[in-house]
Amino acid sequence: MLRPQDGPTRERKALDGLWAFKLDGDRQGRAERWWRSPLNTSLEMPVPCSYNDVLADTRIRNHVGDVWYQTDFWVPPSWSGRRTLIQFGSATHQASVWVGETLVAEHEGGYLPFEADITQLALAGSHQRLTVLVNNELSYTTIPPGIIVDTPHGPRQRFFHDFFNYAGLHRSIWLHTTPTARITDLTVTTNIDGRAGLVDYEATVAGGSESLRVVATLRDRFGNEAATAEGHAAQLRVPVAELWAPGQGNLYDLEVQLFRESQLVDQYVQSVGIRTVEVDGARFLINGQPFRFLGAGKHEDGAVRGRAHDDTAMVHDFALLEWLGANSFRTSHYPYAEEVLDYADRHGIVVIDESPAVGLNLSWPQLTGFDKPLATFSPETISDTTRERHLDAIRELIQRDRNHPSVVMWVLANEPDSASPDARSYFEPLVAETRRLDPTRPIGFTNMLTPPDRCQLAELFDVVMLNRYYGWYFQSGNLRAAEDALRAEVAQWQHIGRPIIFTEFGADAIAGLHSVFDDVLWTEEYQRAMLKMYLRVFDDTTEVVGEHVWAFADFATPSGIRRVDGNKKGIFTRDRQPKAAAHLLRERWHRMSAQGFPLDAG
Ligand code: BDP
Repeated sequence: MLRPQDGPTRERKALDGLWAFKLDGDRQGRAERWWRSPLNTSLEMPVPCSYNDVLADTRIRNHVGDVWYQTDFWVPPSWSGRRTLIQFGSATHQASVWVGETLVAEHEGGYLPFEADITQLALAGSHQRLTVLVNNELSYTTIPPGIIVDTPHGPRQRFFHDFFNYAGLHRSIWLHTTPTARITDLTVTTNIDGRAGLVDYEATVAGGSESLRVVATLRDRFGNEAATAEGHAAQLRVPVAELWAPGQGNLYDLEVQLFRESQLVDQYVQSVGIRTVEVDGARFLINGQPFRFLGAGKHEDGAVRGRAHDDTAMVHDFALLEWLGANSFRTSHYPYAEEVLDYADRHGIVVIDESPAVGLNLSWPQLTGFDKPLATFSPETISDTTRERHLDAIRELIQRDRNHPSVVMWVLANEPDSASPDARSYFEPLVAETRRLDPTRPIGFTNMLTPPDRCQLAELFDVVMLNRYYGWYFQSGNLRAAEDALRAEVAQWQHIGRPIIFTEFGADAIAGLHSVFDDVLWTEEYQRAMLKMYLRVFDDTTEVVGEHVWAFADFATPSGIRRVDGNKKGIFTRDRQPKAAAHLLRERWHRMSAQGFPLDAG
């Protein structure tokens, strides 16, 4: 599946805007076939947006189950004789889509795109009704997992991660067209040979019985031809390449054209960054140079819009990363809108791309809310069926993001139960499939609370990724004891001989809460002091090649006694004002960059 784009042979139009919206707690809509007529509702919902916080209604905010969206669209007469498709950036977490009275798509998984070919239904020059059923339920067979508890007051959703379960149509929806004979897929990998850049592409083609010719032209940023080749798969060589590198979003355009004799029948343009990524011992190399990850774990999260993609918020977040002197971030805990990766590509920001598999750990009652530890991996909990969904998510993630130069790593799961004796057999097939689909990028999982002697998974992965909270959830308020514990654990990981990235370390701080005492939890001073302690330990450890603070900004969680109006570990508030910790990191990261970090670090 390729992204919709405009060009000589393709066209797209966004269906974003206000759609009719209706809650359906009793699943009446499925039985009564609500797609057959205009939705009986006066509610309107913006698309893209999470539906939870837009209307001042607790029932909508906490809704568990089905909701319905409806709009209509016009198929331009000029689309006659071409294929017409509809592509959803995401629907969280399950969706069914009808055009008129016909079911055209069903999709599971809330953070990746899907599409349907609606050529036979949406005739050129016709008006069509589009109905979408979105369901937000999480179970042991969804990624991420959860359970639904029936209560006398209706179902309640529980899950094993802390961020709010925002739902709805979070990303743009595109009506688009392609020719019948068309490019259906394109994979690009790059390499460096001295000063030359090598670009290998592989295009798949469908819909043309006779022989169609593929011509690929790589253009530099001025539009000049840098290299050209023919064939479904070939290598392009740029004798003197402008490499994509951290801080340098140098891109080329790969123009892939499909010809029937001399007639152009399709064209697809893919931006390409020439770079290499590799792990060498305990070093993480980009273009052969040691790279140190400076940045944060983020969330797609904002007031009112929830998890929806928003260009204004995105550009502002990137501006704040630059203000911080950060060079990277992690898409915790799910794949972000693809626009975010495009931006990172263009601006040379390095991305750790995470699958939506968060909360695969039932061994900690404090986190699950169960009264005892449960076996994480079992036929009744995280099972083979869950693993199939997990594999689907990984496949869709790699399919969508593999051509982005900014993406340098895949994270297969956040904080799975890596101490479980069953963890290995669960993860081995996932690791094998990831490596088969993308042999070019290192892989990892983020490790919670499992030192190397108990971790069943570390050796399957290329990079050690640690989420640690010494000084917050443990040794709370006691930074000396926390530092001892952190140093002791880091010393164990050093022996593994792999790069270590701290993918999370952080303390909650309520912006504006202060103390002259250095052990007062929730104050800006304590957050700053705790981060400072971690940074001191990192500086003493050559194997630590990354520091991603948790979190970039405060974010919404379900209401509960552990969280005050959300998770406050942000170094920015939810409305993006800096806390004291942001200034600390800003000073450090700019200083490191001025000293030649990250590229010249040895
Ligand atoms: C980590 C999770 C992250 C949480 C964080 C916390 O990976 O999603 O927000 O803990 O508790 O374990 O703040």
